[in-house]
Amino acid sequence: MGASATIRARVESLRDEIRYHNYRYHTLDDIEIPDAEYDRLMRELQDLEKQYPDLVTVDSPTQRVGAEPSEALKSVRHRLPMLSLDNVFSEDELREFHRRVAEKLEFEDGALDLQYAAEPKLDGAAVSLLYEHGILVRAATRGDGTTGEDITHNVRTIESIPLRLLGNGYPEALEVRGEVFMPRAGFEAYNKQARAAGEKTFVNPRNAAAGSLRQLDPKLTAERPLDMYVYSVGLVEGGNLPDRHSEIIEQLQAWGLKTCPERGVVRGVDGCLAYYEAIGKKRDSLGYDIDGVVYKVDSLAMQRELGFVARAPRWAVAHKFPAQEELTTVVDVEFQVGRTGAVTPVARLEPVFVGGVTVSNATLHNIDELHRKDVRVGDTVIVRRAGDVIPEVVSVVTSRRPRKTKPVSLPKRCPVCDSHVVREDGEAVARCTGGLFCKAQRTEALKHFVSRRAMDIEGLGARLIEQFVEENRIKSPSDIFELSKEELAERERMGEKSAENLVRAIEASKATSLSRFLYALGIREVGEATAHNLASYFGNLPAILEAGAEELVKVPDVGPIVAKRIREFLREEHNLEVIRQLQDHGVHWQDTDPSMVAEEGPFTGKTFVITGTLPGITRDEAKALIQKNGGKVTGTVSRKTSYLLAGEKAGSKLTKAQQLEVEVLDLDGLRALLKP
Ligand code: D41
Repeated sequence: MGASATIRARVESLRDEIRYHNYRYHTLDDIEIPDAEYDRLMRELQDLEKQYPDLVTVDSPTQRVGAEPSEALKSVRHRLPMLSLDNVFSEDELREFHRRVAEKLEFEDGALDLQYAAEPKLDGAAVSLLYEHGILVRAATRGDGTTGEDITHNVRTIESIPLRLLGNGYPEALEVRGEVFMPRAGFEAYNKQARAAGEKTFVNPRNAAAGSLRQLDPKLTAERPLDMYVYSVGLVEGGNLPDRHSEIIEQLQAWGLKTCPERGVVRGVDGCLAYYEAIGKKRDSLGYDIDGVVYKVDSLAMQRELGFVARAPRWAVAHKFPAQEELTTVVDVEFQVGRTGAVTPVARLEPVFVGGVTVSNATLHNIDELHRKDVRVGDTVIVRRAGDVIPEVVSVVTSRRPRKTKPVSLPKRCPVCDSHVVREDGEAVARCTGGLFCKAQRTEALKHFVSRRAMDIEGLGARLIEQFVEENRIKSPSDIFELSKEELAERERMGEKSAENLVRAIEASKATSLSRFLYALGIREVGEATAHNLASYFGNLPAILEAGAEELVKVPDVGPIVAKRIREFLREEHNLEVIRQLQDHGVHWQDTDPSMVAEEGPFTGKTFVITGTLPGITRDEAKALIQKNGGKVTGTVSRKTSYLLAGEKAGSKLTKAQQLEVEVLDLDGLRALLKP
């Protein structure tokens, strides 16, 4: 069947669009649409060309994978081409892949037992490393699979890539291939810092990795937290490797190359599906972005039998997860007011399914960020939701901007209470000056007051607080202690039983500690660690109320700014009134002996930061242990930090510590320091 004019036109327009995005991606290093959208365009074109083969032209983007390498870096021809991977997006497509494999290998029983090596599909940049006599002599990007770029100088700065292989028995020439990626924590930390410095942020970890590798100055690459997992071999000369993919990877690991710890071997298509399920569940906690899993027929003999189609092996396939970036439109840009009055721009979106959930709001972080991205009502934007990170607007697709849009500006008055919005010099955040007069600040302050690590009133959720504030039933924290079981039970969705439980939780919260109480007040800059230090230094509240700034700065972890915030807070009559009311309603704690000096011990003069989950002990216990031995515990890693105590799932603090070369300890390491 011949193609109609409409089909011809569609094919041409798809090609134009794909060429344009190839150019943006490969040459400008500045992507405009998410991968998922690009994949859809490419698929549509491939499907049409399959249906109408006479429409295929030699210059169609489908006839080449990738695009030209940049001018600036030296190009490298891969001795063996770096193949591409076919994708499947559903169970059906995967079964179809498996059926083709089984058929080609002439299995008669459906190949239920066929072994696949399975591994996460890392979302980074594909790279080839060439080792000669065990020495890293060249590194190159994949490029279009045939020709890549020489990035040896940059790759040498990645600490986890060995400059020489360990052990022995490696071939004289060995080319390994893998993915260079930026771990999520490093990406977040990098962007946070770039945002604070008013510099350009990375769109996503993959772009961050690819961009970092293509820097012309290796010093810049060295500052980027990159890592690499290897997943296959290319050229092998003067030596032999095992004849199973899984064993080869094992061997590479033994030679000092990093491989993905999640990799495994599974049986048949059902094994693949179970693996996909399991990795999907783990996806958010992996610490790096993945966009699917890859299955490879484990036996190299079978791989040889299966061979290739076009540029992709028949023996491997990528099984993709739902995309973490999608396109949608901005319905409105609103400003939200937080507990400390910070006014944050938020985009209201046409709901879109991304990263496994439906998203209809995305943060724009702060006003500078809003202006830098220039997000306007009506814009088409890329939204990203990776892991448990809050959804954000990554960028605007300016080529799809409707006419007559206007830039959004910071409101002069609070959208909630109409107080003035001010932005202090050098501050990224603008604030509502309404204080607790502002319902938004009051609501957030109350949510903080009842939260688990503050007064710990279980069952008084966000929704209830919002209702109570809206109705003016709760104006001040002490009003919480006047709520009766009867009035709670009248609430929607609140049964007799839960009303009773809530009243009991409110009652129980009255017996608290000075440290929790101080934290619950929500004084700016007074986090848990500072509240704890204030409580143990002074031992009682009147001493804190009386303390001047000179006394306050003697408390561990309290500097002039924090002291100023504490004084500002305690000078306000309405804040003192809140404290009195709470005590009148029965909130109480045990005073302790004022230490007035930090404890003396082996950790005197040392500052610790704690992060992650510690084995068998809570963070509070670890903190107490450090403090008892004279150490200080603070909340942020800086050059002044002596040690980072890191447990499982340590995130951005660990990256920061590594960047600043702060010594990192685990719990055993901490205990070892205490041994005489
Ligand atoms: O994690 C990945 N991104 C990944 C990519 C992987 N785990 N395995 C891969 N295996 C291959 C073959 C089967 C061709 C050796 C790949 C890629 N290729 C690949 N990456 C970029 C293009 C192709």
